[in-house]
Amino acid sequence: MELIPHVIDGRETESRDGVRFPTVDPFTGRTWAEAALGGRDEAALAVTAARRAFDEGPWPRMGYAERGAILHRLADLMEANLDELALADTTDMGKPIADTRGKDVPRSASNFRFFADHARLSAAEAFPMDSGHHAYTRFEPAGVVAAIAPWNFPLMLETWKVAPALAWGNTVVLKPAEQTPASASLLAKLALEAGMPPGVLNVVHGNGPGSAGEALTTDPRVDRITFTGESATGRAIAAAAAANLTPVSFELGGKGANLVFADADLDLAVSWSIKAIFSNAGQVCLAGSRLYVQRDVYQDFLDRFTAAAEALHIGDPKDPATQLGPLASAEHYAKVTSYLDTVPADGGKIATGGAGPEGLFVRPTVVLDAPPTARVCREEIFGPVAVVAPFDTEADAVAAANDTPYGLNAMVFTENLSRAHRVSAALKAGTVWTNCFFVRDLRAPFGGAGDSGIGREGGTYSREFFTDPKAVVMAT
Ligand code: TXE
Repeated sequence: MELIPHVIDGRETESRDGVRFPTVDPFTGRTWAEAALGGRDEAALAVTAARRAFDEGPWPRMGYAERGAILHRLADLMEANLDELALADTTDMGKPIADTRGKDVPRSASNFRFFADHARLSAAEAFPMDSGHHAYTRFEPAGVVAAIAPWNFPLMLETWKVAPALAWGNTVVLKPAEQTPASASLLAKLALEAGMPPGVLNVVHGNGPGSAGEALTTDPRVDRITFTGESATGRAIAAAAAANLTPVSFELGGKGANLVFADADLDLAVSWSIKAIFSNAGQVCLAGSRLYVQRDVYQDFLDRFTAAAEALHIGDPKDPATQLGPLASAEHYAKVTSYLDTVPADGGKIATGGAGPEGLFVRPTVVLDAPPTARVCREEIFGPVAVVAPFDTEADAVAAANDTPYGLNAMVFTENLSRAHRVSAALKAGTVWTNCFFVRDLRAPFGGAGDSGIGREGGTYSREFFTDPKAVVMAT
C-alpha cells in the first residue's frame, strides 16, 4: 500500500516505530493509502530540523528575491502537478475534483506567489524624524513556525499558513489533519525539488491531543503557532502555548449569517446563498449557515433556494460534474447527522434534504421554523445544512446575525448602497461580503472575533505575525 511519509530535514521517513495509520476515501469507504503515524518523537525531530535550518541554514539569510524565486518555482511545480495534488485532496476528503482542480490547487500555488512578492515589496519601512534621527524597521523572521491544519481545505489552508511563514524567512513544521495527510507530503517534496533547503519545510503526520500536534504546541523551540480548526481545540492550544508565551494565530469556527433584504437582486442572492452553504458540502468555516430573509420576499426566495438546492449534482467526487460529494469522514458524518436529529425536538422542521442517498452523503438540507435557541442555529454543524428564517426590519436582521458567539463572516444582499455600508459596519464579523461570497484579496485581513479566533492573516497582517519587527533608530 502507498505510504504517505513524514518529510523531515529533507528526507521522506517513516516513524521511528514504523507505525502507520490508514487514510480512508470517504466515497468508497476504502483505505487508499497509509500515512506514517508520528508522535512526540517525530514532532521533536521535525522541530530540531527546522530549528537548525533557521539558526544555521541559508533560508532566513537569503534576500527576498532569492527566497521568492524558490517560492515561485514551487508554485510552478504545483501547477505542473495539479492533477496529483487535486486527486490527493479529493481522495482524502471527498471534495469534488472540479473544486480541487479549479480552485484549491491554483489558489494554493498563488499563495506562494503572492506572499513571495508581498514580502519583497513590503519589507521596507523608514521614518525620517523631525529631530533629525532616522528610524527604520527590520522585519526579522520569528523563527520556527508550527502550522496545524484542518481537513476541509487541506492544501489551500496549509499553504495559506506555510507561504507567508516561508516568505518572511521562517522555517516550518506543518502538521496536516490526520484525515488528509496526502497533499502535504507532496507539497514538501515539491518544495525540495524547487530548491528549498532541507529542514525549511517539514511535514509530520499524526494526531492532535497527546500526540504530534500537542507536542508542537508545547515545544519551547517553536516561535509561532498558526492553527485552523475547532474552537475547543483553539482553547487547548492557547493553554499549551501560554506556558512558553508562544504567540498564536487562530482561525476557528463560524456560524455565518446571510442577510437577504427585500431590495436584493434575488437571482444573485439565491445563487450566492447556495454556494455559501453547499460548497464543499458545507464543510467551510465561512459557510452561510444562517439565512435570514426579509418577510416580503421570504417565500419567493425560499422556493427558489430550495429548488436550486435540490438540483445540485450529488455523486462521485472524482466526476467533474459533481457539485456535492460525501462528508469527509464517518466521524464527521455522525456529527452532522446527529444535528439533524435535534431539529424536531428543538422545534424546527427539515423542509428538504437529510441523510443519504448512501454512504457518507448528506443531501442539501433546509431547516425551517427553528427557534434562535435551537442547536442548529447556535452551533457550527459544518455540513450542508441551511437554517432559514424571516425577518422584518434591518435592526432585526442585524440583531439576529450578531446573536452568536462566533464572529467570522457575514453576507448582505441588497441593492441599497447606504444599507450595504450601514449593515456591514453593524455586523460582528471579520469579513462581510456584499452581493457576493468567498471573493478574497490576499492583502485583506482574514480572521474572526469571539469564538472564531485570534488575530488576522493576509498581506501585512501575516507580516506582523510571522516576523519580529525591530525598530532601529539612528542619530544623524
Ligand atoms: O478539528 P480539530 P476536527 C470544526 C468543525 C468540525 C470540528 C471538528 O466544526 O466539525 O471543528 O473537526 C489538530 N493540539 N472545524 O476534529 O480537532 C488536529 O490533529 C494540537 C472548523 O478535525 O480542531 C488537526 O490537525 N493540535 C474548521 C487540527 O488540529 C491539535 C476546520 C484540526 O483538528 C490538538 C476544521 C491539540 N490539542 C474543523 N487537537 C475551520 N475553522 O475551518 C487537534 N489538533
